[in-house]
Amino acid sequence: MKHEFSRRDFLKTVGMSVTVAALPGCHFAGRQSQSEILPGAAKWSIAAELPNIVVVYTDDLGYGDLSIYNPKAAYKTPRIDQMAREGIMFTDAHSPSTICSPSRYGLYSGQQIYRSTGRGGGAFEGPGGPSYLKPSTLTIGDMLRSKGYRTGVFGKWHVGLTWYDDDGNRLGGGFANAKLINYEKSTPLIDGPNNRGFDESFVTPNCPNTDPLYVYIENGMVKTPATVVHQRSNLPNLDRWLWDNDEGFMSVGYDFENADKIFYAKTMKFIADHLDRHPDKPFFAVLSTQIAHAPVLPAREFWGKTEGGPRGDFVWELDALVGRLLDELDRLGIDENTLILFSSDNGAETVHYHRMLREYGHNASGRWRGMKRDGWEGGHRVPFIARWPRAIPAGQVSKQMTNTTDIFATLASVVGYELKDEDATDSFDMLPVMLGIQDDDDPVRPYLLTQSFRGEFQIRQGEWKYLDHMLSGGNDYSKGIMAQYLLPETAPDATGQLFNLSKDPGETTNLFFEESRKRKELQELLRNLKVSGRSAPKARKPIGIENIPVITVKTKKSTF
Ligand SMILES: [Ca+2]
Repeated sequence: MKHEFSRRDFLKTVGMSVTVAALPGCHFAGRQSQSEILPGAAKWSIAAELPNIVVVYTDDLGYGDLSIYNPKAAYKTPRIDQMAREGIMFTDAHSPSTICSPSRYGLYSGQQIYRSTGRGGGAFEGPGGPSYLKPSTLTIGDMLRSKGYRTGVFGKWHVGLTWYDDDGNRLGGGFANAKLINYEKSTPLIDGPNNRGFDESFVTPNCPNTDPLYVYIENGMVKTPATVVHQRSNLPNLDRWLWDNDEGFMSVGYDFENADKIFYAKTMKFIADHLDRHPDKPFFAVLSTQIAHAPVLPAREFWGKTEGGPRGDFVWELDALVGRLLDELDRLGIDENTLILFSSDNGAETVHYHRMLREYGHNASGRWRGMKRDGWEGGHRVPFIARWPRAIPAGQVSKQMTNTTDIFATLASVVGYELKDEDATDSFDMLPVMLGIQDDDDPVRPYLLTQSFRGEFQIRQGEWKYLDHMLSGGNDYSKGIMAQYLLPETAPDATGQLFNLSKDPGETTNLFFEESRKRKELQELLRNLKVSGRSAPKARKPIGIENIPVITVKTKKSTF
């Protein structure tokens, strides 16, 4: 949706370019009447109060898994849909990777995983580590803390942790190594969230219900070490949806069934305590859910809530928790000036995609080809929603191309943090789009990188997409349930895949040879972006809170 208040008007009004720092002595003071500032734009004013920020980071939630993205979904997600309608939803948003751990590195660092590992990166299991986030890497938590935020992360962490055995040797991944952990030597953890920009944390090392090690880590400490072996038979197997719940070491009392209710409660406690103890500061909270990662294990209060079976109920639980979060922020009186961002770390799991399609007619990837792990769109095109009643106009749907890595520079722009060139090197500022001042015909991103399960690259440039590999880059489509989703190879002699997503959104016709000029251009661009160490522009300048127009959305509040 185009807002009547254009980008040009905005830039003219605030006397700056989004690529040029705000001028000192900016003439807008906190609460001038709007008509004094912007004739004809009576609902705008300017204020300089930093927003609270909440990121709801979901797991394996496909593009088609929310009813606002997929009207044909087998169930509804009314609260998330409402949140999207009250803010902006992006229809061309992407996870940095098509699996968990490297995508999460992208959220926290604003960079593609190969900036850390030199290539791709697997998903951690057992005591796998060390962290993909290196000590020298500026994290999103570091950045916001430097601007006065208190920061917390709650739920799945999964970017790797360092654990030691009795002899002080660092343990590798794998389930067997979990029993070798010496907790006294390992904790407080040296590379957990509290060492990577978060003041408070309550996390699991890996997928909360999928991969041992099954322990809770609170502020770098493990209260209850993993001393017993989890048995799958102890959990409900709703219509055989418990698939991918691995047996391995767990702590006594570890609660699989209520994982996200626990993470939600920890998030809300952090927020409530923050308002009580640090009312002068803004907060930044990440609620990192296990929904909709396998196994499908909704909390009991959500069983049977939808027509979409156990997985429908599972996503319904996510919707309910987001609804509770919104209601609670409202009750606490901080709804208007809290920026909520919602996204997913990759597309839908293969077995989930297959069963939802077969049994419920629900396409978890929406209309896109592929699923989790694949370089095709279904692997990395994900929901992305932003809601901030005070500043983001409601009802926007944006076709701007964006990546989860962009959250970093976007938040830097909100808080006025000037990123150094070596920070968040794959992060573009999407704030002008969210504010409704940069239209879809003026793209923020000239290109976008993603990486599939095998670390292989995909690059977008407008409607063009080049996959620097043949086949999916992830799943093996030659056998099992995947075989039925294999499409004919239209350019079998090619070494990569070129698609025009405008004409061919299903990525069916490989134009590798027919459009060889475009293909070579994208191959060279990809090479250059890899070698240069960055895809984001240099000398990025934040907009800054003092330059963000404020929308007066409700009359019931009189706090400003
Ligand atoms: Ca995931």
